[in-house]
Amino acid sequence: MAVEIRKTTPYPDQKPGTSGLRKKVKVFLQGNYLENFVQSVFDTVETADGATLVVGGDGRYFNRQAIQIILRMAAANGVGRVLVGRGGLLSTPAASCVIRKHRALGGFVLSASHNPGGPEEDFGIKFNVANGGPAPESFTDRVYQRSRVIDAYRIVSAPDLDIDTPGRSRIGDMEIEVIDPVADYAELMEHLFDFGLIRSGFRSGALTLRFDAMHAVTGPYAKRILEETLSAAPGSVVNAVPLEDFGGGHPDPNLVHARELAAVMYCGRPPTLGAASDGDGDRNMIMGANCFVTPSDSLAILAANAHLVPGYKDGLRGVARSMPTGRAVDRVAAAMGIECYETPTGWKFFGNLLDARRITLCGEESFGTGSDHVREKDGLWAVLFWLNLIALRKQSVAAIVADHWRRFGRDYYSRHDYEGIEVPVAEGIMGRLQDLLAELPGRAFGDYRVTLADDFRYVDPVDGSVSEHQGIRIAFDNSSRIVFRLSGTGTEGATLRVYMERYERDPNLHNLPTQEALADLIAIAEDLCQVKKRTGMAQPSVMT
Ligand code: VG1
Ligand code: CO
Repeated sequence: MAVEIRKTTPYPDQKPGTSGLRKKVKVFLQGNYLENFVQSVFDTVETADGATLVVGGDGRYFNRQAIQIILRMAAANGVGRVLVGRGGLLSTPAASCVIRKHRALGGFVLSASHNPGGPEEDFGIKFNVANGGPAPESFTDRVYQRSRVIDAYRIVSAPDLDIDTPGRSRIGDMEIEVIDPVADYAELMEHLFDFGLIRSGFRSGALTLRFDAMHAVTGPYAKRILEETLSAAPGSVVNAVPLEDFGGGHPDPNLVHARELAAVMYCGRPPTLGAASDGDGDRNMIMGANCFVTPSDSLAILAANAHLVPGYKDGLRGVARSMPTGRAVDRVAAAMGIECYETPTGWKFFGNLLDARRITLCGEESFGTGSDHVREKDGLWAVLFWLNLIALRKQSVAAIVADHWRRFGRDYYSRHDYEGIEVPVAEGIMGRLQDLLAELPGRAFGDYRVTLADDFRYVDPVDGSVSEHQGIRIAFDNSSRIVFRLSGTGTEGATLRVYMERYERDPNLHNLPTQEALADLIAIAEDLCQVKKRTGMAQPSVMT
């Protein structure tokens, strides 16, 4: 096997964002664009000769071609064995599971997650390290530095490999094993949840489900686990075949993009549980009959009930949430007497806390929930968790949620996204907020008095690493809060995210429409950031 060392020139824009490098497909199709990034990773990771690498993606356009390139580069960079998901598929949580189980040095996950796919849309690549989690910033920074000076990459010439038939083959000294993408993951789920109980719920008809895989990677996982193993009625999983363009939609599980599911859950005779997941299967949306559970509430409810579920019967060591995530879980942690950590946005920040066994559950407001079972958020895991709870408590989703609010109070929560803002305008908005920080403490907006205004800075409690500028936080004396930050996953212009929450203890006030309950904060947020005024947008692009 002859390793070719091919000359290349650097690209200036290969800095990974919140979750890997995401760009338009067209950008990835530029000469050596993918090769440069992959080589920068190989140059950064310590590839012990003979080590195992995991490769798979969400099946979007360019997934297959990218895998062929990565395989030939892996062979040229001393990798001993590659595990590839059949058809090039591996959901993000399954990739994490496979890396951990097979003690791989890491893996490439090919996905732009919830961003649309197709020749005109987005592609993405992310490297996960040996713990199965997204590489920490210290690693991605080194990859980026490398990508700015890279002048050659290593590759071998080999014909395209068959990645659709399970089994083993070789490129030179490197072995390639095409694995069932579902098997390892399904086995892990069976250890965490009471499959017998869920199965009898489905068989008796007490439990019914609609799971919308949004034409993305979770389809095969959901079919196998929910319908085949757990006996959910055939057809419970819809849009189950992964498509290169996700059928033209955004594979983003929220009330806007999963409106087909929302329609089913809000009319006629809805099933007990409605759920959806995103492009790469790490997000989840949970709905009940005529009811939507905010991800921040879902995290809190799972935490409060975890001890009822086999995988967490010994209780939780601690919990964590990303900074803009609603603080419902903080109340649960306080009641349980366990630690609750606040991290920057992005799953990579949970890795150290999980590895150090300081936390068991964690989550983000962006429809991400997970635990120490892998090192990624996990969409189907959250769905199984809810199914287990419903089967056990024999209550509807709405009743479980109402019960939770009665116990802990309700944190009304909403995120408003303003997409496609011109970058200088977005920078102007953030700049203005920065300038206001010093004068805000003590200032009153109607009944809301500012108690804290800062630019969130995170010191990792495990390794002491510092991450600056993780979002503007403004807290008020009535337990309300507004957070502003720019998205780090978009591929066009800038997206401003405005997060608002307000705590309500009074059970008589737990059923207001969310946007109404947050009306004062929405007005204060605009007063502070002037996004509508500066962009001319009358409304947010998406409200979740
Ligand atoms: C968004 C979410 C963040 C999430 C990230 C990756 O990032 O807000 O919570 O971790 O996407 O999720 P940003 O920077 O655009 O706000 V996924 O499912 O796209 O891997
Ligand atoms: Co995702």
